[in-house]
Amino acid sequence: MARIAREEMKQRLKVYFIMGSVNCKKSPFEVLTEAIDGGITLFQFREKGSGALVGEQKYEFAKQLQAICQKRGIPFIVNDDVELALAIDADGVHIGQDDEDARVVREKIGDKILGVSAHNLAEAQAAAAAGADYIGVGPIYPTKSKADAKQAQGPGMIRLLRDNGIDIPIVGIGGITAENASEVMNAGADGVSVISAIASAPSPLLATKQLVQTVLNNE
Ligand code: 3NM
Repeated sequence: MARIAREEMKQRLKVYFIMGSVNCKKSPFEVLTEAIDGGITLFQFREKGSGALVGEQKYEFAKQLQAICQKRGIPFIVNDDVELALAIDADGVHIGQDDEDARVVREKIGDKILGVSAHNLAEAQAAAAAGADYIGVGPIYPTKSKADAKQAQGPGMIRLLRDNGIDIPIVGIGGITAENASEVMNAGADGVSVISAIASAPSPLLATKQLVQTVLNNE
């Protein structure tokens, strides 16, 4: 298997849904299925926060969500947990700045997709040099889904990265909804990643469809 091509990565980032059990108001399996029905292009398993599953339960939960994604052709990315990603042969890993060094993770995962969170130009440059396939830039808007999130930077941070030569695929994250997604795309993002806009919506299916529509209208 070769590394994912840049153009394919950009297409996959368009509507990137991130979720763990604590983010869902109803069955996570239903939420994920509705999100896929609605048109998400990529999924990240992020089992974090108070009440999150650990150990064997986390592993089994990951396997069940991965099976749903596999059946529908949606790549399955694991947040932070490189060992879990390798154990279940996930399609990729997403790491933050406080996790293991991106170069070390790239060594461990071979050609699997590597995403890295970046908050400024220096972090974006370092992630690209370390072999990231994409960077997640945020928080763009205030978020309630990440306890230790930094201050919101607005879509201008994505524009700043593009203006300074960052050309690897970028996905915006943090407080993104169907109402503000076009600003993120217009700033130079290839896509948007969301937790609550889909996971906490009364209808994850309708919420996803609205996001997909907005993103496609702003390509
Ligand atoms: N990472 P919501 S913000 C997981 O800034 C995550 O790196 C962020 O959730 C970052 O779509 C965030 O509900 C939470 O705001 C995104």
